[in-house]
Amino acid sequence: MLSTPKGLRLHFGLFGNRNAGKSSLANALTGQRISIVSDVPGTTTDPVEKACELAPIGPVVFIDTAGVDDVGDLGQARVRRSLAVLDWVDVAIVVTSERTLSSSEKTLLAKARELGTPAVLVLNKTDLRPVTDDERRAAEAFGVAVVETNARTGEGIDALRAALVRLVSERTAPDRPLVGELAQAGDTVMLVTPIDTGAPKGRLILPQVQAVRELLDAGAKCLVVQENRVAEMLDELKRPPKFIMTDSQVVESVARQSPDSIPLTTFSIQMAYSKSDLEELAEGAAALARLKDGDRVLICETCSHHPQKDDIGRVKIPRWLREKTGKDLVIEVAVGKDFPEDLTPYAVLIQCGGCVVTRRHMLARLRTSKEQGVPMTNYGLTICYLQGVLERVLSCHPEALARYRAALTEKTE
Ligand SMILES: Nc1nc2c(ncn2[C@@H]2O[C@H](COP(=O)(O)OP(=O)(O)OP(=O)(O)O)[C@@H](O)[C@H]2O)c(=O)[nH]1
Ligand SMILES: [Mg+2]
Repeated sequence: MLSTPKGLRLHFGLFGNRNAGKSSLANALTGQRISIVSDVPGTTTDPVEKACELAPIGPVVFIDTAGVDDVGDLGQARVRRSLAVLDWVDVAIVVTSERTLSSSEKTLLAKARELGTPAVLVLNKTDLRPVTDDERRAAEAFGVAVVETNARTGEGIDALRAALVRLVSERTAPDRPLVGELAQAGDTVMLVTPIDTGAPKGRLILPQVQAVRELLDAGAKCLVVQENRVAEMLDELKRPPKFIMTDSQVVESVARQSPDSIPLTTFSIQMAYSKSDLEELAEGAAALARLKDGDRVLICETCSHHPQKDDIGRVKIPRWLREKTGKDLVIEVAVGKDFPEDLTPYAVLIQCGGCVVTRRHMLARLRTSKEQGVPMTNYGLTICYLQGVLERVLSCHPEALARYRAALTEKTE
């Protein structure tokens, strides 16, 4: 169970004022003591994540956060971090120990509604303050599911779980498939998966396995080769494959070995299609063509893996960007789930594939960059642009290609 990557789990955030009982509920929901509980307001200071199983949904993550009524400079910084989590969670659990909501609690519900995030309102501490019918009706008037709990004894926790399961089944959209929609029964598809030093021992990585599975589910025939066998494999086939899907790192070689008439895509582009908004990211890629001396570029690496020697985000992309554009760029790397608040100093943001985060998280980042008027693209599109094959690899996604071309001409006129 714990091997399920976080990017494939639904994320439930607990929000509310200090001392409302968020951490007590997080512990009760997960059945584990993940957060410290105390009657000192402001006990939880940073978001705390815990992966667990929520039947019948399966593997999920609960995130306990700091109170949104915290005060002072530090307190305000904590509030901003909690609200940043609300930006991308799949379900918001708003916890209150009051019976008349304060302005900070109302703001949470309003923000969830604005974001389209399904929410449940938990009226906690029922032992201290039993809920009257009028109070319950007033709570339901916010248009969200309402559950009463006593987090100390666990009373109402099953009802809360049931409410969460209901919200998920009714209100959250699953990720789009990675590649399954591009193939029909009987099609032949070629996958190119290099086995380099970074490849895990004895197996393929998750997106590769996922692609094979989806293609088989679609009734397609799937050929898996390394990059040095592409031309040879194509030669042996009586008919060309419907399309080729390759790892971005060898896209240039694969493009060279295959005629332009065979559509080509990359794992990274399909990942963006499945987990983000490929059209927006393709439009953002046009900003790469406009980079000039002194421009600042932000590389956003969502997972905090230990950087490898030739790390794609920290080493390769910066090197290729400088080489191919010939510009004197200031390239910075932001690691982790926190996004800088002010993006306006940057000419372009280059986001990683986001395999450790959810679709909602990726879309929240895109929304933030759009609000600030800063173009965002991703690693895969950037690599293809720098290798001169971006238009070819968007051939499976005509709308995204059109957005890229339009943005190129629009901004250079
Ligand atoms: N009587 C009663 N006490 C509760 C209940 N839920 C939580 N508490 C108590 O309320 C206090 C605060 O609980 P926490 O779970 O730490 O609250 P929190 O919202 O995480 O607080 P911060 O981390 O400070 O924002 C603790 O003393 C808990 O034991 C409840 O349902 N009934
Ligand atoms: Mg807490």
